[in-house]
Amino acid sequence: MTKVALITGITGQDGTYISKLLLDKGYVVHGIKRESSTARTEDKGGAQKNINLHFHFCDITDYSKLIRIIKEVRPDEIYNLAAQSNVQISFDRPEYTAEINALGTLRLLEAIRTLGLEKKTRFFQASTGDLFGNSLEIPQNESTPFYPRNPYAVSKLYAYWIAINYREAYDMFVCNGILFNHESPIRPENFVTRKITKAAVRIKKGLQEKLYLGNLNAKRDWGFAGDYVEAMWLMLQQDEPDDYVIATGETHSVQDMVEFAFREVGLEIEWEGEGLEKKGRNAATGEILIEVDPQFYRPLESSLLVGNPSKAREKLGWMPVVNFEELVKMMVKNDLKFVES
Ligand code: NAP
Ligand code: G4F
Repeated sequence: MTKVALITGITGQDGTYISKLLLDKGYVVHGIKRESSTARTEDKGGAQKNINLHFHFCDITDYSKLIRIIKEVRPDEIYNLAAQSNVQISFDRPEYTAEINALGTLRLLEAIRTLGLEKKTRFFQASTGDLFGNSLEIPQNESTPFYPRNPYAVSKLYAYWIAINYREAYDMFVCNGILFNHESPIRPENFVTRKITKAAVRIKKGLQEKLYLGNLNAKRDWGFAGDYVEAMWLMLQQDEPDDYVIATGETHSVQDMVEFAFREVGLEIEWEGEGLEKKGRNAATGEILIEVDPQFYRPLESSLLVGNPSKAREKLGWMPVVNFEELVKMMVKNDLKFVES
């Protein structure tokens, strides 16, 4: 029997990767897309030409339209990836962030229940390693207490628990993937990895003079989005629903990320100064290429985020394939090919 999946957030980074993965596995894929979306889905691997791929215009705030779509599609699996996913923006728009991330998740779960699809439709919730925020436990696993440090993570905390609540109250097949940072060549530039790889390439090509960043000491556990969507799918294929940390188990600072990316374009960086005065120079010429700009600092920072993916390895047989160095190379290579302005 052909399986049917519904993806919210199909125009985003993970939506793009998982739609390809599911289409390759023979699924019929339905995606929810906002009318206002600037993402050009027709460019994503020629996906729109695929007769097994269907788009539905809807906003995750529109409960009655969500009900109609789910009633029509009757999905075997829903991947809830739609989110206001940018932490910096969440400080500026906390209420909007909660509306999309927290209540959006509730609306989908309630739609499944209202339509009597509790036993048919399996549900994946994109939770985040940022739930651990200020955790003192390193690395973080499924039983590490949460301590969210920004409105985005707080909104995702509600979504995490409402997902578990529906699993327990209505015996629904609902899984939380507690996803640590995952990146790719299609990561938008308002996330630090892509900001860095694109700037390294633009500086190398003489299109940009300097890169301005915020907290260079922040550390993250960065993996490849293509590996992480595989874990999402695996969670929904198990006999029992459960929650899993998906991470590489390695952590790097933003400063490391800069060094790796600039090295990929042939530029060695030497650092001087501390805090706001820290600067990165081209080791060959002495030219300052990286400076700190306080506008990119956050009112609060999540501390050391690094996940322990042992449970996913043991129960799902999942392991990340692409390591940090390969990820940076992949992103820089893509930017070298396409960045022209
Ligand atoms: P992303 O690139 O920011 O994609 C977000 C998607 O949500 C886009 O398709 C966006 O559509 C859609 N969306 C936003 N607001 C919406 C609304 N009101 N109604 C309907 N759709 C809406 O995010 P991602 O990196 O792919 O992440 C996927 C999910 O995993 C998110 O829930 C994120 O919070 C979570 N997550 C990501 C990471 C990571 O490192 N990437 C880590 C942990 C958790 P438009 O194209 O219209 O903007
Ligand atoms: O790339 P970022 O904006 O990602 P962040 O905040 O870790 O959030 C991402 O990962 C979460 C999982 O842990 C997801 F849930 C979330 O949806 C999103 O995908 O920032 C990474 C780090 C931060 O510590 C930030 O302070 O980089 C630091 N940083 C330093 N300079 C910067 C900059 N971040 C951005 N975006 N821009 C800068 O100029």
